[in-house]
Amino acid sequence: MTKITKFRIFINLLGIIIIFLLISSLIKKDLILDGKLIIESDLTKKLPMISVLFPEHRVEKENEHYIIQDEPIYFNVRSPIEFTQAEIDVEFQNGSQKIIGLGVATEEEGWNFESHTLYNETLNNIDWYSISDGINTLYQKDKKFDDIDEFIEISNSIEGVGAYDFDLGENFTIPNYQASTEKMTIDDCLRGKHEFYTYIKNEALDFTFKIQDINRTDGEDPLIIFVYNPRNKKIYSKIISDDGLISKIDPASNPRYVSVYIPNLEEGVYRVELSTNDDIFIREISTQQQKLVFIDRLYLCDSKEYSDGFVDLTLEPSQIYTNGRLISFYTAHNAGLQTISLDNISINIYQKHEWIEAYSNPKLSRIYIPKNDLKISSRGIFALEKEHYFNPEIINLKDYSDIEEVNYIIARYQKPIELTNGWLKNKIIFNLDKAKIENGNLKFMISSLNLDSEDNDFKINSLKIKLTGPRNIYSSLAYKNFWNDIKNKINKLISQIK
Ligand SMILES: [Ca+2]
Ligand SMILES: [Ca+2]
Repeated sequence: MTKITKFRIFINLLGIIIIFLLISSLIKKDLILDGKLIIESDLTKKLPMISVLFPEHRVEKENEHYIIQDEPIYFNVRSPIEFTQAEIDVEFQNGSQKIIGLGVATEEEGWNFESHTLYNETLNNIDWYSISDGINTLYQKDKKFDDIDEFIEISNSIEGVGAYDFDLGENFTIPNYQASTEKMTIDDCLRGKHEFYTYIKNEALDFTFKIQDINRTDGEDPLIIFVYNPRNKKIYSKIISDDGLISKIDPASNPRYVSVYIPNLEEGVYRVELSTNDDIFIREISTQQQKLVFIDRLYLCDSKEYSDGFVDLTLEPSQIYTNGRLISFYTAHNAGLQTISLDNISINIYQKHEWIEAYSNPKLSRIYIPKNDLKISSRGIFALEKEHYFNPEIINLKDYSDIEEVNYIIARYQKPIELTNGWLKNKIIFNLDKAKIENGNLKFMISSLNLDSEDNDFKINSLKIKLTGPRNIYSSLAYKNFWNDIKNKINKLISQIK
């Protein structure tokens, strides 16, 4: 072997070793030999494993942190292999945001994130007794449980159980409910589309609607009735055609009676949708059911505004109950201008064609409406009689308007830890089974629906991500993959050198 050949081999080997070291250091960065990967960023400089907060125009960098000016914002985290769990620690500051969420992009179609709560003002301020298991918190109006599991086991047999971002794995039930043999009649006049919940146990769903068509707008006025079961599956639909009068100068029609009778139903909450336009007036609801609450919207019409069409309106004031917090009122006619009262606070409906807003207390509110002809809208439910009231939505709490009727709240939430200088820290643990890995990245989203660009009081200081539980890969396999990978790369290099 000549000196030159020896030298060439030496140089080649040296090259291989350098490349080997280079590659292995690169690979090591991506390789999780002990089954976990921890990525920390104080967001002051770019790091290979985590992106900055984006899009750039929604954030502003100030000193060592970011001010969030618009939402949602995102960050990407490198996930070189698939993990089963991500723990995300966020250090943030919040002035006026009520709810801040953190989500991870999932494999589901479209723009889809599994989101949990980083900050919730109402939950932070509940002064109930609370216990936490590190992920979930149980709030109790009266302390009864020391253990969350113990509570979950019997949660379906106790009254007033509310859930927030927590699947109790069951449908809403009213403990001790018994069917009645008596019919009840609602004779409030309701205009247009309405939707309501009712409760069924050992009884048929049995409704008769008295409807009338005022024929004030051109075109047909059909009514379609849908019924959904406790699992939100449509189990019934019925189309009631227009009265045959389709011109806006046609007179109002005579009453028609429409019946819906569905026997042999499982126990639970049923949702009934009356889909129609404002020419259709529901003059009366007669039912075997005892519980009936309208969802999000009521349009009351016992008003002289409609006396030209219907001579038998009672024209009596209405009294309704709602758990909605932000309630909006609207009238389209002079007859609807009036002063109503919400829990004894007067609200002047002083203008037509304008939504007038009011806030109620976090309890069941009573609204007194002297003249009707009013659209009432809120995220919540409305009862026309107190006895009709029940709230099946407590198993999916959103805004706690109903804390009064809730005795327990089980929430996938923990109160943030207070650090110095107003900084807060909270942790969210995600199960990554459905998380999407795109180009080797997990994508996270931070959202705060009521963020106003003027606020400037929502700031993020740092992020810490801990990915654990490598999926389908054990550490021995990881090592094997690691060495195989290097071996292949070296062989490739050697063949190139040759
Ligand atoms: Ca019409
Ligand atoms: Ca008609």
